[in-house]
Amino acid sequence: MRHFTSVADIGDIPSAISEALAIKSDRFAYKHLGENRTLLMIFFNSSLRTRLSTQKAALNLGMNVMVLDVNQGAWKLETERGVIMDGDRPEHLLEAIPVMGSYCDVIGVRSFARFESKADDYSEKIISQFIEHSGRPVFSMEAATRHPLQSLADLITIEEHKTVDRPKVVMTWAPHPKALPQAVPNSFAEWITAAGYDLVITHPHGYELDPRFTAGATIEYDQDKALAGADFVYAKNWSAYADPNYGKVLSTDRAWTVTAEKMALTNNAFFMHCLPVRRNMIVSDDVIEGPRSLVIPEAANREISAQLVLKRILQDLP
Ligand code: AN0
Ligand code: CP
Repeated sequence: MRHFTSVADIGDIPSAISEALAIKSDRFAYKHLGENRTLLMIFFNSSLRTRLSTQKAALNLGMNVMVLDVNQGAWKLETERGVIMDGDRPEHLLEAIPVMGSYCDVIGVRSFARFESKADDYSEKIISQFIEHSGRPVFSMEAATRHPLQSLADLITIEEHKTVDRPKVVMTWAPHPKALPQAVPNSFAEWITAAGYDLVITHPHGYELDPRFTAGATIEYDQDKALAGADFVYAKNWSAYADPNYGKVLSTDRAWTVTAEKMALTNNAFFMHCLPVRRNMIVSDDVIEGPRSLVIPEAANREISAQLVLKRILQDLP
């Protein structure tokens, strides 16, 4: 593997899952693979899980790790070409990227949708420039339109807990006070359908996702109907994708919060969320603390998804 930004980069999904489970049962089997190799993780946005799980995965593989929070301690970066740089950004991304590439062997980038331009976000303007100008393999730690390390961890978690071959997986929108990217739901939809599962997506009108990600899924606007018979309930907030409301919060209706009453409609479903989660907005305390909540093992599997991706990148380094 050279770069990792979407499900297309993982190849055969069943092989990826079995490789992930093998890694999980022996995390240190490849601890020499990363010897004298350096991972640089670059964060344009906050992170708890991605930051820790990806470092841990790299350490399991014997790598050295450097972490840069671009907004804390580095020069503010200009990202537009052609700008007269007389403002508050002393450095351009076009110098910063090859410089960063010169200090490492592999680069992870977190760069959320900025909601300034839908075209920029959906063309993955930032991570694409890392791929183009760093000279290194680049993997997404959540870019503007996708969060593939999360989706891979989600898929591993579903594989570990499913009791039927083809479980009913339901992704439900849930309320949140601030505008969030579509990356997590886009990616989840893309990975779950690629894995061959039946996916039902439920959300209020106006929250339709980009159909390039949801092709093959069923859209059901009635949340109760969607939840009926579900084996897995994957909750997530996202902001509107469709114009003219791109990046806007259209509803904070707490009738969409995942509560015990909602979970009672399901087939004793497991509850999933990528975290961080706002309790009693997205999900009630009792559901997230309950015996069917998978949020902690799901987050723990982020170490495994990151390790699978790093292992494959290391194995293919020139
Ligand atoms: C981010 C998002 O929704 O994309 C990161 C999730 C992993 N969430 C927040 O900013 C709260
Ligand atoms: N799920 C996830 O990516 O969490 P962080 O934003 O804390 O990394």
